[in-house]
Order: sequence, then C-alpha cells, then structure tokens
Amino acid sequence: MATNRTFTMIKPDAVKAGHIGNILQHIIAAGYKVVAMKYTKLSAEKAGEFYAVHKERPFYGELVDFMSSGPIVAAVLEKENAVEDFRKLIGATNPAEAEEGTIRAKYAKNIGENAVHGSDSSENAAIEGSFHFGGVEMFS
Ligand code: 3AN
Repeated sequence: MATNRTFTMIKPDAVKAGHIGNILQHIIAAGYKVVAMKYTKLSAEKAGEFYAVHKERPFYGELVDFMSSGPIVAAVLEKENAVEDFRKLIGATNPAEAEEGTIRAKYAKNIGENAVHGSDSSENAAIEGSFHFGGVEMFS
C-alpha cells in the first residue's frame, strides 16, 4: 500500500490566508482519500528535524522559521500513483513556474512560502507520515 500513499502539509502561509478548505477540496476532487489528518503546529525543533535533508541549503533557517510560524494541516493521502500525481497537482516549487490550475499557482505566495508540501518519493512519504502520525491515527 505504501506506493499508493503520499504525505502533505498545508503550510502556514496558506492556513493564514484562509485556503484550507479550498486546498482540501482540490485534493479530494483529484481522487485522494484522507488516511490521516491533523491541524497542528511544528516547533522550530520539529520543523528543523522534518527538513533536515535541507540543512546545508542557504534557505534552511528561513524554511524552519516559516514552517514553525503558525499552524499547518498535515495529512496522509491515498490514491493510485499518489506521489507522482500529487506533485503534478501542486505544481512546481516556485509558484511563478507552476502550471496554471495547480495548487501552488492558485494559492502560493513565493518559492519559500509555497502553500503545500508533497512528498518526493513513496519512501519519504512513509517516513514523513510516521513523523506526524502513529499507526492508530491512520485509517485506510
Ligand atoms: P518541494 O517542496 O517542491 O519538494 P524542495 O524539497 O526543493 O521543494 O524544498 C523544500 C522546501 O524548501 C520548499 N517547499 C520551499 O518551502 C523551500 N525552498 C525550496 N527552495 C527554496 C528557495 N530557493 N528559497 C527559499 N525556500 C526554498
């Protein structure tokens, strides 16, 4: 089943701007089933841990500050070809380059505050899902 799951976060910029409902509607309309979901806030420490792969990148500090700046919605989603299709649904990292109609084109502010996260592989989806949810919080 792992290959049919991805992990997402609606980031603090999109939550603050009131886009939770519209983004969830977009995701559900694309055929995703919610396996787990929570409204939560990352501490700076937890955000740093989540984005540890980017530790050496120049934007790491900014990214950690931003991701711990306000509440987020974290979710595990299920659909055939979940990871790849979700990356298409959200669009490019930089919303200025995101295809029209994608979530980032519609709701993201800039490359740093880009509205949503989507896992880049099934392996990372499983790691990221377990970071936020215990097994008893997932319902397939
Ligand atoms: P994606 O989220 O599309 O997989 P990654 O994994 O390259 O993109 O980057 C993770 C996060 O780091 C992005 N979602 C974005 O918030 C932030 N980020 C990436 N590139 C930059 C950048 N050049 N400047 C500021 N923040 C960035």
